Amino acid sequence: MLQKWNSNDISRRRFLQIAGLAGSIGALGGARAFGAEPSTFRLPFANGERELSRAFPQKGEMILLRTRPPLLETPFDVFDQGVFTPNNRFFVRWHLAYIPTQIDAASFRLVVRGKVGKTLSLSVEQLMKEFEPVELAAVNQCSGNSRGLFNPRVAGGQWANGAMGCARWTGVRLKDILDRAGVDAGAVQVRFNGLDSGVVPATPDFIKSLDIDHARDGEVMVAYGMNGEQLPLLNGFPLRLVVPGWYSTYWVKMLSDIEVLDKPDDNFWMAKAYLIPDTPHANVVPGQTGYKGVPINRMVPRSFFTNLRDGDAVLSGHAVQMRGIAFGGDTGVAKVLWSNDGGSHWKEAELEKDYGKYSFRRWHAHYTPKARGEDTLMVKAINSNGVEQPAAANWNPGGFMRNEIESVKVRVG
Ligand SMILES: Nc1nc2c(c(=O)[nH]1)N[C@H]1C(S)=C(S)[C@@H](COP(=O)(O)O)O[C@H]1N2
Ligand SMILES: [Mo]
Repeated sequence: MLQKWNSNDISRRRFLQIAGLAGSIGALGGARAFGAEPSTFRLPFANGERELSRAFPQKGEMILLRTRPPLLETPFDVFDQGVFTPNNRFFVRWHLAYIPTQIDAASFRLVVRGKVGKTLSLSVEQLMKEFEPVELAAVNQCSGNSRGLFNPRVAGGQWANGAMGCARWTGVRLKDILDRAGVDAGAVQVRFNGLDSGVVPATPDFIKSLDIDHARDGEVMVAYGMNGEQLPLLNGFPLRLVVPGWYSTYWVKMLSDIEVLDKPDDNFWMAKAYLIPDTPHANVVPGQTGYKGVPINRMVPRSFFTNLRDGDAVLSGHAVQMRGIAFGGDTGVAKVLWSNDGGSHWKEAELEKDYGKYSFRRWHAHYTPKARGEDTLMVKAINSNGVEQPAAANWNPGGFMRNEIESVKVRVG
């Protein structure tokens, strides 16, 4: 699925700019810090009142969940505007409070070390010049996207559905970097670390690992470009890992250190955090204990209406356009189906241009409401492995992997 990137598209200089940002992230306090009357926004669950903020560098209007470290959600109407999520509206999630606010791309180095033949220290310019550039459209989705909709509620970032986005990522195959370093025969996993850290030394550094075969699959990428531009600082400037089809907890930002390990990584973020129940669909009953936990991994299919919301008014006897986005999770979208009779009958929506199996895929369809009152419209995606969205939501204490069939209720007048 990797395409060759045409380096004429983007000038190298544009990527190598220094991300010098006015102000510091830590000092920002949302719109209130600037004395502006904050506008608010309501996410569709209890305590869902949020500030809409324009206070973050390189970001347009975002739903503010937390300032430090930043949690910024993409307002859902952005997804109606195109298949790729603009960089300045792309969601932001950090775990640790210390994030560099200025990075000099010229002196930045990516170190590759551990169980390798030779340690590497690579500049961004070297990555761009000495390795084959590749480009891939892929969805970056937080493991806890839609967590705020869990019932019963669970702790963690209370996202609605906007902790996801799709971008064209440009960079270098991780495999090519590992090949240059020369991986030792006993290598088991590869561990990734970024420039962020906790404020107190006791905070476990945010590091994530992939199995060696996955790291060398030729799809996992070290990206320096996002939608034809350098990465916004908050999305990981100057380099981030892209792990197509996997939840974005593995997509380590401000990636500065790659370590090849000869035993499985047992650090906090692999062994304790981001574990899902080892059950079908990571589903357990609230209160259930004694199940095995495994690191979260592949994504599952989802689909959404982007032009219709609960409460929208439509006219009986008139065709209603429905459109939205879908993605297959760890593979492409095979079908998007919609229903206006509670899921008894499903009809196929028209799929729009295919940007590759890890991308959002836009869909559209139309229907004509028959009678006044309320109609419930449903949409579901089936991926090319035959996996489809479930009718009922899964539940687990981490609030992970929600992908139940979405519905909207429209008023027919
Ligand atoms: N260095 C670093 N990388 C990170 C994280 C982090 O806290 N630090 N969070 C991960 C998680 S959980 C998510 S959801 C994504 C968010 O990517 P984004 O902020 O570009 O949308 O970054 C991932 N990479
Ligand atoms: Mo996440």
